[in-house]
Amino acid sequence: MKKTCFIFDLDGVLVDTAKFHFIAWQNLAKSLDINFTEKQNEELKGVSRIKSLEKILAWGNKTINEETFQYLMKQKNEEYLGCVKKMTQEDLLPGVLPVLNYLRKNNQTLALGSASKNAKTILQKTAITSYFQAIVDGNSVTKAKPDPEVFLKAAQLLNCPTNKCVVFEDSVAGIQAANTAGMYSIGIGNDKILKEANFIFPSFHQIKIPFIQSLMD
Ligand code: B16
Ligand code: MG
Repeated sequence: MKKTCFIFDLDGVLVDTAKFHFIAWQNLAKSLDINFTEKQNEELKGVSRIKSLEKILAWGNKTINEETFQYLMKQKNEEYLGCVKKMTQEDLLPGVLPVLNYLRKNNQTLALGSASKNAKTILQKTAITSYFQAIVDGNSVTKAKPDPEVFLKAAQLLNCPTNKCVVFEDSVAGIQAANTAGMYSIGIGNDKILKEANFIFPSFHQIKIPFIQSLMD
């Protein structure tokens, strides 16, 4: 019997980098005279960098040329990385490290499945790179969630059948991607928003070891 593979989204599951994205997007929006709220930032969770800027411009009714678009994306990322640079293991969300340690101790197979092009830097800063046998991020996929590509690639790298994969996700698009991939989806966040998930926890902190154990073969 093939054993379970555990696939983790990054932002909103293992770390809270949404607050850093918010600072950087808000400054960018301000420079374009666009009002950008925390509620709108919620809608950018799990969304790629390009799509995020397109959405902000649409909200502000602004059009810019390709050169400016590229320049703004670069500027936003530099500011975001300024925040990421200061991250340490302390920035892992509560409850994450005990679960990762438990899975490692029990020889489980883990992968990262994130839309972020900065995923490897964040794993390094939080000192958890070595927990993952495969890393699939924004640099290795062509289609964004809800397309299942990111999770299917992770399963392929781990040589794991999709029906043996468990995905931890905080975004609706990510839950849809996991479901389309034929994987077991665990939502982290609001149960009204993540209602399509197979199982939902309000935060990672609520996930207890017996539950993790129940997912293992
Ligand atoms: P970057 P996840 C996503 O990470 C974030 O939720 C989303 O807000 C961000 O725009 C996206 O990564 C791209 O990030 O600019 O670093 O490439 O939730 O898929 O881990
Ligand atoms: Mg996420």
